[in-house]
Amino acid sequence: MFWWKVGNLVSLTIVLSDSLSSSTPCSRRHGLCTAPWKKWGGSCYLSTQKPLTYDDARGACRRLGAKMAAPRSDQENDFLASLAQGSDIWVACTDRRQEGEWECEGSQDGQGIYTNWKMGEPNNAGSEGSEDCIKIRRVDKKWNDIACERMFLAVCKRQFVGSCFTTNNEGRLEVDSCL
Ligand code: MAN
Ligand code: CA
Repeated sequence: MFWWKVGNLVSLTIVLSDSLSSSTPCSRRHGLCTAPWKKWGGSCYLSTQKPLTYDDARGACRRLGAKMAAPRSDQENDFLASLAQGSDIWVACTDRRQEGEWECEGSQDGQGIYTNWKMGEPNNAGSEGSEDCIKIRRVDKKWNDIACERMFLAVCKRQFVGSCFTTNNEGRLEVDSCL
């Protein structure tokens, strides 16, 4: 479930069907990514070319049939950082709806939300008044809450191209699709 506040009065709930968070471990999902998308785990990843605001980055990813990535592990966090070398990167989580309540794209699967806060963060500080979005800090890959109007690169995450399949513990075909 992902809440999206529209204007000041209307509140709209969008339920994102989130096949990226299927219960199948990524290592057992097999499929293809087309260049320049990079395959990692069970998905395809691509960094935006230029820094964008949080909303613009989210929109850019959605126009590509992807979602802005919100890492679920230290390994995925490191991978995102490696794609956007030398830059800070958005994490697709916001507490705009309720201060202190972070809601992340693709974390509606009840498995809890991975976080990697820098010590002292999130502090909702900064000169902009409120910090309702999150970036991965280039220097140490730790997270800092930051104003959503700032501009950073984002990494988009999408499903494999075309058909894909999953294998079981024994490496045998489990189902004929992971969509
Ligand atoms: C700045 C901003 C904040 C951050 C502090 C940490 O004010 O980047 O988001 O929390 O520095 O000192
Ligand atoms: Ca902060």
